[in-house]
Amino acid sequence: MATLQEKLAQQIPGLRGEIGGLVKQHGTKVISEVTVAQAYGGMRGVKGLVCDTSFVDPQQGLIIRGTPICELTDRLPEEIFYLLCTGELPDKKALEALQADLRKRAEVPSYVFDVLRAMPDDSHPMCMFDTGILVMEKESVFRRRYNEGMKKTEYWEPALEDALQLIAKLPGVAAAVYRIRFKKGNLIPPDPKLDWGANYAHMLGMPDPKGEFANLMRLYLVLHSDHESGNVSAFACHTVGSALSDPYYAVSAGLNGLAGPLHGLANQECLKFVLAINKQYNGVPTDEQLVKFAWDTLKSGKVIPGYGHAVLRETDPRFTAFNKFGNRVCPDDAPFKTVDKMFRLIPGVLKEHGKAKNPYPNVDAGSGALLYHFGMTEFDYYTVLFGVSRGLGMMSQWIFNRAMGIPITRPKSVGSDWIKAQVAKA
Ligand code: CMX
Repeated sequence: MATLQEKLAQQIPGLRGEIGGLVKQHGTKVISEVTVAQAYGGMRGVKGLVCDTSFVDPQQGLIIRGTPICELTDRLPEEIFYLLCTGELPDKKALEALQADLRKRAEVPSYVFDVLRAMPDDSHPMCMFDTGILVMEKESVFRRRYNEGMKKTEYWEPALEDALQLIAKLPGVAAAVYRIRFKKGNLIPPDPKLDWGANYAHMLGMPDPKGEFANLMRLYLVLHSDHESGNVSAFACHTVGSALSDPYYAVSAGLNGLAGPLHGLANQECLKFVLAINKQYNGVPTDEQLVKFAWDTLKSGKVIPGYGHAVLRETDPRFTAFNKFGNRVCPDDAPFKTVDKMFRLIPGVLKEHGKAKNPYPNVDAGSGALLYHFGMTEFDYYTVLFGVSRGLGMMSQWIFNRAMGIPITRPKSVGSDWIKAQVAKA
């Protein structure tokens, strides 16, 4: 099978023709409409954005290039990246070529570590991760080639080059954030024998005698890799990238969105929530205690972290995959048992509460308890893990958008007076 570069070179001209033809032939056909509630409501459900890497089905959850995520949980994150970019899983040869390519590019410039070390001791790990990425912007081949006057049809080549450079380095930057921010000692260099996920686990430096932490990292990096392009991080990356800001700027923008408590930061909030319950009840609560805790939270005006979703209307299959892992590896841990009990009881509470359109757990509800089991107790760090993984999705979308020559994002905004006038007319 062809390498990632070869495969994209084969596919892109045909795809360009296909999409160009679609727009030319059917450009004026209507595919969506916008209500007043949607205009004020985060554009929920408005179909005005194209994403061919993945699709989120309200019932089935994440589907990557036609394959439900629950069928991809035994794959490596590198395989998922190849799948996201090309629509096919790599064979052994193509996978080995991609892994060798990433290994070759894995060394993080030392100035990144200098910058991370110079940041205030109480910086949030997401801010450090983001800064570590942004400071590498000077390496961008896309920016250099753009300044040299490359043709639009060539954009995808330096886009892929930057994406590979960035993806190869994300684990090294993220591991350095962990070790510097939480004073874990010297940085651990990458091990060239390991795959991308296992290498990240290795550089974090958690004790892992049975290799289960590496397994968790691989699973984590697969499950968070992509989720369409309308979520905050992907859309921020999409918009910034559409200005032809290079991938370092675009991914950094996406990560700034991921750092929000309603998006990627929810995973740290979830574990805080679980640990608060364990503290209040000296371990796993009874059913009655858990329900009371949930109601107290809702009555105080707060959300139950890890529950609800803007698109999903069923239990997130990514939660199910983490739950299966936990049942195998740490079924007797108090935090895991609490997560499991929440899964049984919280949907009933949220249904009775009557607000959330989806009362079921999302991906963030259970991952923290697993990380905690392996001794990663610094939950401020959890969103960084999410960010490393989401780099795969953001970059595959970035490559696709540059390959297709997608123009600068510029939806039309309207004022409330305009809306009032429209409504009056109607
Ligand atoms: N607990 C309590 N109330 C909730 C809730 C939850 N878990 N989820 C939704 N609601 C409330 C909303 O706050 C909203 O209330 P108001 O009408 O008073 O504003 C109402 O239910 C309707 O919201 P919705 O349409 O069901 O959900 P949204 O699409 O607006 O928001 C999300 C989706 C994820 C932000 C929301 O469910 C939430 O805040 N969940 C908790 C945080 C979380 O787990 N985030 C991680 C999501 C995964 C990710 O993207 O990373």
